[in-house]
Amino acid sequence: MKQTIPALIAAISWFLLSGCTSEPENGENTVQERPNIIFIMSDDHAYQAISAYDNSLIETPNIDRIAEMGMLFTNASVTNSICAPSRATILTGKHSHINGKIDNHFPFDTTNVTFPQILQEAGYQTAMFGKLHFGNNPKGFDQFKILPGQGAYYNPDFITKEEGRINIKGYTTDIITDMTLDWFDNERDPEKPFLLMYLHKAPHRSWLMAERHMEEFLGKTFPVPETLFDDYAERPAADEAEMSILKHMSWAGDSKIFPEVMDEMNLDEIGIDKLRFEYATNRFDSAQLAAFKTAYEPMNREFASAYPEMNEEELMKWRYQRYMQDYLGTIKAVDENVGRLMDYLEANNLMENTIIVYTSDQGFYLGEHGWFDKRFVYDESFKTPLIVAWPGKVQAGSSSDEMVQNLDFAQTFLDAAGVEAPADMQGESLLPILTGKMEDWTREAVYYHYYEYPAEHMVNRHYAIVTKEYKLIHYYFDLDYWELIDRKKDPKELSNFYDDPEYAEVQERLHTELDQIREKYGDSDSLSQHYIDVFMDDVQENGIFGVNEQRLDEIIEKRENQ
Ligand code: SGN
Ligand code: CA
Repeated sequence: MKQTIPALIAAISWFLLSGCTSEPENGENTVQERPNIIFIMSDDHAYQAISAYDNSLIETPNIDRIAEMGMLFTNASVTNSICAPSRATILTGKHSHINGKIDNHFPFDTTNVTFPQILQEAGYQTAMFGKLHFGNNPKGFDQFKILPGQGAYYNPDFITKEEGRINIKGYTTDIITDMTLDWFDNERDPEKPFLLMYLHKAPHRSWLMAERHMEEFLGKTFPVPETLFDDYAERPAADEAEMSILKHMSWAGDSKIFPEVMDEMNLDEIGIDKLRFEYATNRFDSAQLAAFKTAYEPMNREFASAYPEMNEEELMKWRYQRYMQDYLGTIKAVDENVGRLMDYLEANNLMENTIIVYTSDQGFYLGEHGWFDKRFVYDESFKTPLIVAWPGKVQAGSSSDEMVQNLDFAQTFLDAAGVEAPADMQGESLLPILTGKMEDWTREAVYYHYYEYPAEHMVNRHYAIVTKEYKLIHYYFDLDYWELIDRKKDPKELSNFYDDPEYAEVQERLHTELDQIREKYGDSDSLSQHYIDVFMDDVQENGIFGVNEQRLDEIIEKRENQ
């Protein structure tokens, strides 16, 4: 057979791009097979703590392997920066105001249709291991072992599909991986494509690292972020939030100051803080507790002697370092375990037709604006890490700054599996971006809406439109004001340009676009009010966790008098 040179080049390019490197024994073409999907998600993993994004804090060589094989998204975001709502958006492909899971408090409405249910019906084998945090069990899974609620770092309980509630000794990040690899070895059906959701609890508060990392991480010092001492000028919601590393972290649970040392130092005047130590460490067995005490004792002693001479700035910096040591220590184990999974996939020829996603349920503040936690639409918590590999389909080592969201996963996976997505899903398949067909990708803005307020950390309710250049944000509840952020000129997000005459035109345009995007996604002031009414009824009945009662009364009064 004679072929022209251009035809040969075309054939070779197709061969390389399609990943069709071998013909399986049964003669079927692997390219036609539906891909496996491995969805790896950590809890509260900031992109600043993945070396493929930024290596100033930690090296994550195994997560970086996924980036080397695939695409790194630098502008991926969530629709509502908090745990369970993010997971609900991922599973349903719908915004919080549509799927109803607006905050961590109310349980997920299981009448929602989720993409795993659809994939299961389409013949996928489905499994979930790790943290879900829904208040109920996942639907559409052939197998699941999930942590109850937030789960524990040590000796965790799991709610399982087949054995009820079980307890397993060890470190949770390792255990979730053991379960996953065990599923591959003993339950995986090679006749079917699979969806695996591998979901870490780490690096969620209160940041307990594995024993094997304590000595190394307690000896580390990290660069201090530029905005550690933000004064929140022009941003009243930021000013009112309670997530300062200096003021709102607990000495015992977060900074790991031993209760007896707190007593010596008179650190806990009201006596609540010490309980946090118990809360953080009560799962340890006696050997684990002894190892923890041995590792953290020198730090406690040094702090007790330095503290009387420390000014506020020094104390803030000390608390930041303490925070980073523990937070990043927990990530070290996540990275090692992602490495175990990647090695397994390589050794068992499972890479070839598998989509591997690494993401987090949202981003996190690592000292930016003086904060820990998330919730705000400012970049560190609005954006989330997203890395996608799919050998032969996604170009190795590529990146994209498109405005993609956790809203898009459901339709992306259904598209990849060749299954039609329900018409009421609100995301968009990312396949055009992943496979280089940018003419099919037109999105220029995304929508954000955060609800959990009044609540722990006191971040006012807000909604926003975000483009590559700007954010227009409306804070409401007891506050009622707008912020306009210029993402290019002010990437640290320290200034509010709302009502600045220089931005008049931009502001007007963004208002129009915000109205349009709210209409497109079906959000409105009356829906916001509905969710406030539901919340108020619940507060009347059940009170509220993490908010001082007097403050709650003040907020409600301020809101009523608006
Ligand atoms: C806990 C944490 C908070 C955190 C929420 C939500 N407090 O309540 O700091 O914001 O979880 O996190 S703790 O003292 O109990 O650790 S989320 O990731 O589940 O949304
Ligand atoms: Ca989270």
